[in-house]
Amino acid sequence: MEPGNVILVLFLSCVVLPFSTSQEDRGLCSQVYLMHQYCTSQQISSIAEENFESSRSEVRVGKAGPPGPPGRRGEAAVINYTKIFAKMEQKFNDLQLKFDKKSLMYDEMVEQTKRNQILIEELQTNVIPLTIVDCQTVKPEYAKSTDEKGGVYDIFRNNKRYEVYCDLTTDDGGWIVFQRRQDGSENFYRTWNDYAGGFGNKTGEFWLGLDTLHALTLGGKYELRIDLLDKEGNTAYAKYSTFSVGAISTNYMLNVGGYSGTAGDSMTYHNKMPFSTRDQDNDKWGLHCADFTRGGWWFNGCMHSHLNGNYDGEGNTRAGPAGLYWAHWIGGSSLGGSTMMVRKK
Ligand SMILES: [Ca+2]
Repeated sequence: MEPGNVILVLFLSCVVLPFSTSQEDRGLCSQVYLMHQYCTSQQISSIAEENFESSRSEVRVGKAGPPGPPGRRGEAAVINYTKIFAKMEQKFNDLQLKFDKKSLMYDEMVEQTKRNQILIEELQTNVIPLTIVDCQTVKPEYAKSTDEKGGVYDIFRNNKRYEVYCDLTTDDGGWIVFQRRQDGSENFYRTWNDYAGGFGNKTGEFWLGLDTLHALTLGGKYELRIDLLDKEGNTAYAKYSTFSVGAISTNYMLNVGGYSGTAGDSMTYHNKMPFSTRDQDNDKWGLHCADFTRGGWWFNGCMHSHLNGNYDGEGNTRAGPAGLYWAHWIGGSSLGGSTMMVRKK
């Protein structure tokens, strides 16, 4: 039997013994009782210490835990540093993982920003130009070619693209040029289809085309400006506050009015006239004005103006002096150049 158990048996014997025991027996029992008390206190102290150790190891770093059981006097509390270091290491690893995760997210954000930048550039290159509907809203960065007066641009109407030359200088700019003569390099004695679809070079001599002219002057208020140049270098202009060209069903009928300028009014005579070409006679003359004057125009019967005539008009056409003709300025001789352009009011 272990010493503790021996003491317990003795102690129980003392408790159950009748009070009639001798003085000597009572003295022995008193000693057993004291020994039992000592053993019990030792046991409680050991259990408390174990609990203290285990509870210390559960305490989280940096946080105040519950007060532990009192240690024995003169003895330092035992701290489980291994467990604390393990916990700290775990924490550190967790933080490292979180940091790595955040770094990945940051890298993804940088990548996304780059992708967005590309999308914005594509938008600026491909989509924003679609909103440009005339020469008043074009931006130099969208020019296909430029010169001292303006440049060639794409403009859009009803989801359709039109390549035009924009005069950004004359009379505050914003003009869509639809006719230019300057050196006789282009042939203007052309068919109905040619005048409908357009021809020539937009940086040189050209005719934009009646279909385009109709589309661009449809459903809005437009003004017309005509700049003239004689063969000596003198200039004059005619401006009309009303201008539009009808659909093919009207034979591209001219609607013009409200003259101002320095060249004199040689267009109003042609107001409400259909277009005529070498292969389509819509004029009011018994013969064929377009064929007679070597060019397409809104002939009446026949003309006060004809800027699509033969560049070397004098002597080279059956109309004799017709050429590039503007009756109210220098009607007697062919001009050296002309520009016709339209702008939204
Ligand atoms: Ca006729």
